[in-house]
Amino acid sequence: MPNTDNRSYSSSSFALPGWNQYWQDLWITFKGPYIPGRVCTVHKTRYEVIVQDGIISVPVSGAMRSGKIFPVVGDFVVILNQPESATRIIVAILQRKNSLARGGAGDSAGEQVIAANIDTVFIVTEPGSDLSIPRLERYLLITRSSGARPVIILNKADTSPDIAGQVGVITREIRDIPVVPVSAAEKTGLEDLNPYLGSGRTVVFVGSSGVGKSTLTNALTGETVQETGDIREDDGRGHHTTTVRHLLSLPDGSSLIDTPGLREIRVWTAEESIAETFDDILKYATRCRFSDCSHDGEPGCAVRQAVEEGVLDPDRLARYKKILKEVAFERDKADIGLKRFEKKKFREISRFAKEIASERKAGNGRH
Ligand SMILES: Nc1nc2c(ncn2[C@@H]2O[C@H](COP(=O)(O)OP(=O)(O)OP(=O)(O)O)[C@@H](O)[C@H]2O)c(=O)[nH]1
Ligand SMILES: [Mg+2]
Ligand SMILES: [Zn+2]
Repeated sequence: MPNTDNRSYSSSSFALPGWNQYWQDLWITFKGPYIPGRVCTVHKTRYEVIVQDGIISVPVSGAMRSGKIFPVVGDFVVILNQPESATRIIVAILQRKNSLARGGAGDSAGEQVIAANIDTVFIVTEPGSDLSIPRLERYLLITRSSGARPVIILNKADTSPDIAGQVGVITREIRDIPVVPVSAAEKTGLEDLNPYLGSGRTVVFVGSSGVGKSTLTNALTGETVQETGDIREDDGRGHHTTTVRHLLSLPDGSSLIDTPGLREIRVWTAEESIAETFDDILKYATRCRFSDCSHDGEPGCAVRQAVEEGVLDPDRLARYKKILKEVAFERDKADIGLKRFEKKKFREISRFAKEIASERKAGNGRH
């Protein structure tokens, strides 16, 4: 039976995965019959939560439900614990350090949020048909919006005759991000993930269905904790083996979150991360003659010039434009839903691009 005396949690030896002084300081404000926990799985109405003496299954309070405040995997929660009335309910979420969201917003609870309180996002791909620079860029955008550190894992290294060449291609296209080739099946290269693991750290695996996220999870935990499976090709879209997100703790004190493959990643409200991911294009854009240049053939366009001079890959420019268009579209959609009558607030793509460019100018000077 869980201890109801909350003073017992003020000890620094308290072993909730990922718990540290930051959480301890937030926890201090909860006086009474409360215990802390970390959400490891979310079901429809119940939450599996790691507490000091094991894993318990609990609902959220009525107040949280009516306020639409729902925990996600990785959240630290406050559980009202009254053994005398057999009551155990989640009553609050400790303020998230960060969160990874499929839309890149990452600011509120709910559907969009994949996981919370993450140090590193392992973006998993494989040398076969999944390997796609635009896809990696999208994952990178949502990771950067979260504030967690992105690392690309090129799994199934055993299936490629030229894995070093493929690492090279990714590194060239997506700069400044570590690319780690591994084989989860043959358990090779896994030691290169150690710098991101370790006591108190939380990592999450994201990537398409079938790239081996669960196989990697099993390889790192050293036991079969997650089901893995072959991709069923009959509907052409593959079959998702993992259907819910799971947080598992490793003996070394790190936490791994395995997630189901995402079908699509929509990017929106990720302006900052777009600027970071396409910083080269933004740099050229600051030299365009018109500050709202859409790089579609306007005179004095430094971006077009960079393409003509061969220093900017036209495909990269096309991907950038596509993402901008998508962001503007998603924004408009959200605006239509939220403020139907405030049409004036809709932003044009060019205006949005201009905003980013001028922010960069302000931040970087005029070079
Ligand atoms: N050859 C090879 N096969 C692998 C490797 N890692 C995983 N696989 C195989 O790839 C298939 C899919 O692996 P999973 O781990 O289930 O993939 P997943 O990313 O968890 O997929 P979802 O849960 O559907 O998102 C399985 O048949 C695995 O055995 C690897 O390193 N090499
Ligand atoms: Mg899986
Ligand atoms: Zn231009």
